[in-house]
Amino acid sequence: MTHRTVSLLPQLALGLFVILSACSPAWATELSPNTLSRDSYWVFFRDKAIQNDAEYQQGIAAVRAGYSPAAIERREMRGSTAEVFGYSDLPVANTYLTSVQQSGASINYASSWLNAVSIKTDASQLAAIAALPFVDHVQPVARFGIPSITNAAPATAAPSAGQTFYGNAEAQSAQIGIQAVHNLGITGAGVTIGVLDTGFIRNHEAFNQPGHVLQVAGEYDFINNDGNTADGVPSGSQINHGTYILGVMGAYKPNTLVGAAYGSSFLLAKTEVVPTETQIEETYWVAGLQWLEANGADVVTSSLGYIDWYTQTQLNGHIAVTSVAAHTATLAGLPIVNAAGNQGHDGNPTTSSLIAPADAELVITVGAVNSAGVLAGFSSSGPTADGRLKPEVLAQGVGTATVSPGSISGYTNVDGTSLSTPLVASTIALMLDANPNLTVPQIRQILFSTASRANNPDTAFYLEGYGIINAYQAVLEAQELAVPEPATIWLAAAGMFGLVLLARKYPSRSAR
Ligand SMILES: [Ca+2]
Ligand SMILES: [Ca+2]
Ligand SMILES: [Ca+2]
Repeated sequence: MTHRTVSLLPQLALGLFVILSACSPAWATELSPNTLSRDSYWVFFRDKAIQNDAEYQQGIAAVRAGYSPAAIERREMRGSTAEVFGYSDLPVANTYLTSVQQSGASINYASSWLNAVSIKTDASQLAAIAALPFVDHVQPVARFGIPSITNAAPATAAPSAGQTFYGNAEAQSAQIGIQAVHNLGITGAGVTIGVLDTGFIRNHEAFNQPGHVLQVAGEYDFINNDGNTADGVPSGSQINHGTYILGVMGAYKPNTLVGAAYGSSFLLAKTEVVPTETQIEETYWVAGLQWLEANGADVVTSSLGYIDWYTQTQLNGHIAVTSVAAHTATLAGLPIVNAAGNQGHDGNPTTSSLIAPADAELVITVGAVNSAGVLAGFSSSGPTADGRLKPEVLAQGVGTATVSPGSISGYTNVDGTSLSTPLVASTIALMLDANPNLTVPQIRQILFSTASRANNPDTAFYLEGYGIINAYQAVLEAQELAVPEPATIWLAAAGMFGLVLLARKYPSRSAR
């Protein structure tokens, strides 16, 4: 594959400027106690006020200029839309934003994909805004949170004798065939994993091994509007959850803890406020996702979700704004993995306990099993409100081994669909290392068809989907789908028959 040199820091600033430049400087003014009577709402617009084709083309060119080369390459290779950049990428019309601001509302964030702006306003201002001719509708911004159960065991010292190369991560890796993939020389190298979470401290020994320091391609703190995701703001425990997730994927301390995609690099977005579930967090999530997409993430993992304001009947993939934004990102060739939730389940197939954006159509939704492959009691069940199968896959989310954020040499085990999710994201990184041309639908098809219940997906109770993933078989299938090297094409061209066969095997992507 093409092993890209990821050097995004200068572009991060540019990308962020482009994304946020449509917003007022009010970005960082949330949560102030004197604005309690003002709530956050999304204002959706009818259109983008584009008058003619010249304006459209100019807008597309400006959007493209704000994208990293890696992000453009990913869209070209893996996107599902007719054009690499399209109408949904155009920014929200500035004239509309100005009118909304003139009503007295303060602007949190404008999302091109949603064609909506998150604002803070009071009831009378909101009524005036809703009556503006270019406003389609308004809806409250949802509160956001971490799936509720994340039992973390006390940190223990590093294990020593008797451990395999994977150390504490042996069981969770062996269950899905990670070692066999690594033995092929595939470790996720050249692949960038985007993470939406609470914060990420990287002083742990497993992120700083001589010769193998964790690669961070970029980071942004959307809560505090700064470039440091490792601080404990707003609370000391802020960094724990995200650091657990990062450890599952990127740790590298042989014989102690080796992550499932230790060769990958990471783009880190801090979007989740730990001490409180606040409305603005849904906005941060959308902003973080658009930032990850524009800055070249190849896969996004999110162990966050929301249900308090939405009801299960609304989880049809088209109502929760995180689900709508996630769907747009998947069409742009960005696979997204989300935790199913830790809301528990019953034996009734007509009741669900999902969290948004786990309901989005192309998002890969992950439940949790223990190391013996038994479904965790806390793992949320589907289906979506419109009857689609969710969760779709499973990995170990009980006693999952990772780093302990509180100590540079401590290790711990954590429960939650939060923890099974990065194992699936890691597997997608390995698949993309093996074959960078995979589209989101191809990734889904391969993951599902190689999982433990591929032949009898759980459409009876919507607990287990296609079952426990098999990273090794998935990577082999990904390799099989790989676009032939030019030499292979040349050989095939020597015989028309061979060329026809290749054309049949790679109908949609081989020309790219
Ligand atoms: Ca910060
Ligand atoms: Ca929260
Ligand atoms: Ca149920």
